[in-house]
Amino acid sequence: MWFAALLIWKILLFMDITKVEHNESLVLFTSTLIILFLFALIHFSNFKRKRTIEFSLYNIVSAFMFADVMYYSYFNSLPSIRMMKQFHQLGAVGDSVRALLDIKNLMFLLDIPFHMINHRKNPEVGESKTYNKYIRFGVPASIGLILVIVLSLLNFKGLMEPISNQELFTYHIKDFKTTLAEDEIAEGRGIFTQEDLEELIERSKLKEGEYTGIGKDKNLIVIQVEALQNFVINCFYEGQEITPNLNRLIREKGSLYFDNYYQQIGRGNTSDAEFVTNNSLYPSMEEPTYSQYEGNTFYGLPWILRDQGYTAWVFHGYEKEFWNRDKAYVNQGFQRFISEEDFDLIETIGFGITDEEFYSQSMDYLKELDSIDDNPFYAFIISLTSHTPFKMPEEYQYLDIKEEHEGTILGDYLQSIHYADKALGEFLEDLKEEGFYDNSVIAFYGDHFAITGFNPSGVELMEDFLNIEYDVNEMFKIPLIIHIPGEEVNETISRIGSQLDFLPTILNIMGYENGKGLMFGRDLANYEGENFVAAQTYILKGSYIDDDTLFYMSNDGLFENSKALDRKTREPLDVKNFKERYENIISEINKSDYILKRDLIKLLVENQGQIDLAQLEGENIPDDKLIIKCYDNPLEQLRKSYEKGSRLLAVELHFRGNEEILLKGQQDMEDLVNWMEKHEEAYVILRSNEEDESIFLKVKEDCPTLKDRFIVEMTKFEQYNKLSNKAFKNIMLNISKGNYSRKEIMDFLKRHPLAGVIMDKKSAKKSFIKGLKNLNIPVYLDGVDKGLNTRRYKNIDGFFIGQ
Ligand code: GP9
Ligand code: MN
Repeated sequence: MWFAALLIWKILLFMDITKVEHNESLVLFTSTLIILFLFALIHFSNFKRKRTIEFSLYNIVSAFMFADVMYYSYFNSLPSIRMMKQFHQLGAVGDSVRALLDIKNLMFLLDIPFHMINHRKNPEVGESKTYNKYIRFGVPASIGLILVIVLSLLNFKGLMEPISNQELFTYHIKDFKTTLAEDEIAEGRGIFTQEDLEELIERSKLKEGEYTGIGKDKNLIVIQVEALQNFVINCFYEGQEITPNLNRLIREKGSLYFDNYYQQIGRGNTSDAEFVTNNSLYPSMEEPTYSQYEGNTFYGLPWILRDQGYTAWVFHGYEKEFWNRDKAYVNQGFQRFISEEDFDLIETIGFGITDEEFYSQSMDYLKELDSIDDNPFYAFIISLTSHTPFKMPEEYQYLDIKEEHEGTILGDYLQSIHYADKALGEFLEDLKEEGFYDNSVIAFYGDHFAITGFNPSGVELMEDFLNIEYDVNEMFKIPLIIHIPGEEVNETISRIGSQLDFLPTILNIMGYENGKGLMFGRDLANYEGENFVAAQTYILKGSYIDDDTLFYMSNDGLFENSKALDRKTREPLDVKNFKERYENIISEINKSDYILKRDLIKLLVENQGQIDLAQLEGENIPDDKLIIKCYDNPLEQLRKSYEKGSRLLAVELHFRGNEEILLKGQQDMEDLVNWMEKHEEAYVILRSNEEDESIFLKVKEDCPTLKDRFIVEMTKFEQYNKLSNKAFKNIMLNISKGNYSRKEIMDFLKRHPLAGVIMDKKSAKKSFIKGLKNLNIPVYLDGVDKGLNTRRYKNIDGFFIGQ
């Protein structure tokens, strides 16, 4: 059992690195029990090579922990198996991975060779000791029993969710289960209303104001600079200017500098920065957006400008397949992708072609692009050299770095970004020389941070250098500079914003309307409301930065455990005051997700912005407040209740054998289907006591045309993913069948607004119903067997239920 003890020690280290802060003892206890159980099973068994099996298990668990902490050190969250699809890209970021290999992370693997050697020396030790049968079964069974009791208690107390968000084994089991269920995820279903659509259409309209149209009819050149953080702007290192060219540009007439501008990326890093910037939609948090939504229709910057006669090309010096760019760019609207294969790689650093070569060779392509017609062009240019780990060859290190910073990430980054700035300066000169400068609007911004604020050594270096707190507020901040040659303006705009806001901001300057798409961002030159940055990588969904507050959603997913800090003083604040904004942010992200999942832009574009969501979703669920159970003789009861005016009817389903579905009352599913086809106003609630959701999924498969008139009843939160993923859009939660507290139910519904909540008379309490109504979630009353007229039940507990 040595291995078990060692693993428990590693669990402590794991918890430390992954910053488990809530329910620590329960997390530790759960991991310990699981480890003891697994090892007891092997140790007390009659297996022949017990030590070898124990060792293998030890290695597997250690490897998992190692992979998790590596991922955590970079992304500040645990990995999902969905991300395995991206593993092939690891090779390309090999250097960055090496940078994460600090000793703490390596501890998970370092001892393994010693055990191997030890085992070789004493091959027989511990391999085949036997125990009598009481011990053999008794010990693992007792631990197993305790484990089952503990897990059930956690479940009962509603603690399963917070524990499994942090605990090694339950996290991976949960992740695995959700991944299996997620061929077609649709978290956002039911959370996007017609009013939301109207509001977004309105939000996306061009509103005349400051700087509107000053770039009209000019070319647009947008340069996304790899790992350009804001702190280097106007910053001197030992008297040396780090980014002299960008600084000069900021000072020039015609320049707008946004100094409170943030990254907004998802799983796709650089490529998500591109996506968000061009589309003003939130990136996916499941996979890189370019992969997950490669086939969607978009209507972002390239398309909008194309509709104004522009030609849109994109330039990047790395392999065209990386981040699935070559495929995704087509629907993004780029007409040509100038990628690595189009360049002569005479000079390379790190990933590939140097920025200087890249810009200088791009000039010929720009000329080609310009010569296509008399209309202006849009060139979207993505730089490369200043990529982590920022190692520049000696001859490109132009700054004098103090000894204490020599070879540190800060020292290396300064050299690298100084070089990137130099290359940009030369590019600007070339643009002038070639005659592009005066008739182009030129924008620069960084894709994401360079130096992580989640690693103590990085933070120390940065805090020392900058003399301010180095947390996400500084780490996520990137500069945005928009230069409109020939204009008199010069302004530093400090309105808070992110890459999400680029599209509306640049459209205002260019003076073009986004006539077909939807944008979540705001025009930073004119928006007067309170803007925010809703980052989701490195910090959890729901976290945000706004003018006054840094809000960190808790790792265990519970709002009460989240943290709010005054953005200026870093004083802790009472989180309760931030609930509304937090909820608003979740809802914004969910809406954007919905748009991506339903490919809504496609429908908007095809229908000139005129879509009726209700129609899209099928008809609305009837307004009955009462659900009529049709159990004993379902068809007869359906008929009678329908005649009496009920339109919301419930049947119970079960399997006969593996394939055939029966209604409670022994009637065939087929009869129900025939009946529903003849009674188009009827909505039928499907319930089942079967172990899992497969019976509902089968109904959906068998009767695709009726699926939107079926309402699936869920009783446990875990069922949601599977049901919604399989495209049931009408899902209701029956709260009288579960053991959730009201608070848990409300929290769940805020994240996953459903088509309704079903309750029996007992749970129909006034305040609760009021809360649900505030969420706009209809409430339905259950528990009536006979086909009674619904009108009699309009008032429940003195309170009108329903919407
Ligand atoms: C390579 C580059 C990758 O194409 O864009 O940058 P990353 O996403 O690793 O920051
Ligand atoms: Mn990048």
